[in-house]
Amino acid sequence: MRLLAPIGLSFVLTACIGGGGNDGPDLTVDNDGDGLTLGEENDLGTSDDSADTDADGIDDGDEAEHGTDPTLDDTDGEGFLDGEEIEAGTDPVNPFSWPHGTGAWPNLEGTVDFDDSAIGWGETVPNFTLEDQYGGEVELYAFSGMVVLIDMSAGWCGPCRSEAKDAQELWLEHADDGFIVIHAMIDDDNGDAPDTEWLAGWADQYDIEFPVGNGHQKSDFYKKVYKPLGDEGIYEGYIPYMILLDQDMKLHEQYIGAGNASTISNEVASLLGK
Ligand SMILES: [Ca+2]
Ligand SMILES: [Ca+2]
Ligand SMILES: [Ca+2]
Ligand SMILES: [Ca+2]
Repeated sequence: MRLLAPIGLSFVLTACIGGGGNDGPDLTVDNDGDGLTLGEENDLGTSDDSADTDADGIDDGDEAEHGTDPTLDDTDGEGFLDGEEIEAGTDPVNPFSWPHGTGAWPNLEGTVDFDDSAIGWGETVPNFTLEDQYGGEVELYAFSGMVVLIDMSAGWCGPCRSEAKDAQELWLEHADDGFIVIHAMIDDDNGDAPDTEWLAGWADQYDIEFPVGNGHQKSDFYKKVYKPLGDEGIYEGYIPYMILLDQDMKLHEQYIGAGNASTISNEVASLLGK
């Protein structure tokens, strides 16, 4: 038994010397199999213990090829994960490019400073929420920094339907440069408040992937925008009626009736500096 102590001590000493404590860790190994060596992970600030440090669905070693940040799950900050964007084929480093048709909207609120909201030419349009075609809610200022076209339409209005046929195409033409269309439906086919099913039907019928919301009399939109536009003498009561907001959510232009798609497209391009 007395021999055990010296042998044990000798083993510990051997282990310490053999472990090379003064040489530091081996920086050339890839412990987590993400294609990066420990040295590279240290430089990037990623974990050598996790292949996907920020848990966004893209391995640390693959983030560089997408131009995304391996320590940030949503590099462009619009609310969709880097991996989600790659899978959907949208640009993970462009906040204006995001997966459409998922029921989730980008959230860029907070990227623009707004002054006091009022209705008037050159004034910042008040923030409002709309019940959307997915049964959720969409908020105007979530699209901060984008050019916004708000189309006030109704189910009973033939020209509104004709306008809706061009709307998705108009949107996609400028979407990735920072443009969004919102259909605020004042009535359904019978003059009632459009419910989720009706809104979804409208969106389906015209292949629309931008927000389609309930803008009926009791809605937030009606109270904050539709009625004040009339009170200020800007809106004269015809639909389809469209207002164009610039990137600071200021009331920029209006369009009455259908058939204005190319005029609107040109103005959007101009605001976007295209
Ligand atoms: Ca890693
Ligand atoms: Ca990642
Ligand atoms: Ca990332
Ligand atoms: Ca994006």
